[in-house]
Amino acid sequence: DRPTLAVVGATGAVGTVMLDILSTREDVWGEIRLLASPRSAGRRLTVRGEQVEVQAISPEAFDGVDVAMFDVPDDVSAEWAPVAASRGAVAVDNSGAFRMDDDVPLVVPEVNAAAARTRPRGIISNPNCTTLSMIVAMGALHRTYGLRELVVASYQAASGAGQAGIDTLHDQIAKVAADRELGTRAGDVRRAVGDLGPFPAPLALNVVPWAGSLKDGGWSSEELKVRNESRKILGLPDLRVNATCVRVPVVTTHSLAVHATFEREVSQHEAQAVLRDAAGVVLCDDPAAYEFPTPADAVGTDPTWVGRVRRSLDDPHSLDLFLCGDNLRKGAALNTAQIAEVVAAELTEGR
Ligand code: 2RA
Repeated sequence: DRPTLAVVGATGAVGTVMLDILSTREDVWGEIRLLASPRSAGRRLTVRGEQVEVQAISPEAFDGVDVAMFDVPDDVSAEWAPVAASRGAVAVDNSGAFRMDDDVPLVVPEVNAAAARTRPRGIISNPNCTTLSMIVAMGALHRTYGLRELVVASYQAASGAGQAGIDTLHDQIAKVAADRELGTRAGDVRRAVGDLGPFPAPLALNVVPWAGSLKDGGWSSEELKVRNESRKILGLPDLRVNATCVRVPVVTTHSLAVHATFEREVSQHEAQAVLRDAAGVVLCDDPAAYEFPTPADAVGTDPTWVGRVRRSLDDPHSLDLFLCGDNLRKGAALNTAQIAEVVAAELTEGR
């Protein structure tokens, strides 16, 4: 008797990738029910090669559901994940609504799978895509060396801002593509692209040092998420973390430049070996052959790709590296699916 899965928010950018992932991973599910706002109800989507009609979300729609995945805005999750849990489902939520709640585990199966078993509210949170893009690799290095501090800069893709982000980037690229004079005078790109979509500045021919909303001290919400979520997942409440989050004109796949400081001294070759052996990580690190990860090469794949691994020239306890992870796959849908599979295995065990 295989568990029943509900996917809430199947029609968004992450939801679309989720249906693809559910169609290609080893299938552990019985029924898969697709739920969305009444506006999307009645649409037919393909999952596991079959057309499934999207149903309007309601309390009754969760009856008989064992695991409910949520890929919806924070306020929708805040309202409906507890409803799913009250109907007996385990809610696996990809929004920011519950991530930092003490009684909600924040899970990355390669790093802290056991945390998924303790879920007093019946809710498990999936981390933010920027944290997820680096945390599998950092978890592996932490197990070997003991992490003390992270200084990171992100290079975040447009799809982190959803379908509107993707559409805006393509529209802007189309507007700037033909004019080879653009990018030579202050403001010319801004005038050429017109609509900024969900971004606070032009993204085509530009980089934008901003993601999320403004918090105290000039930090962005995205930068605080990297800090707070890394601490929670790694179980290091005092980890020192400084992040600068930057949007770049990439469709999908977040990258990060990481400077990490550890309790133990590090060596370049040993760190490379740790990363090569880590589940969910691919080491791609041969600069002599220009082999390093780039978003254009990593997109559509599951692992975190790590390269440019170097020991700091000034501190034998520190490593510098560059990594890429598909923000819609491991950064969102894949990790949610992996958590759901951990729960499914536990439920099947108990039956
Ligand atoms: C972003 N991390 O890339 C966000 C999406 N959750 O904008």
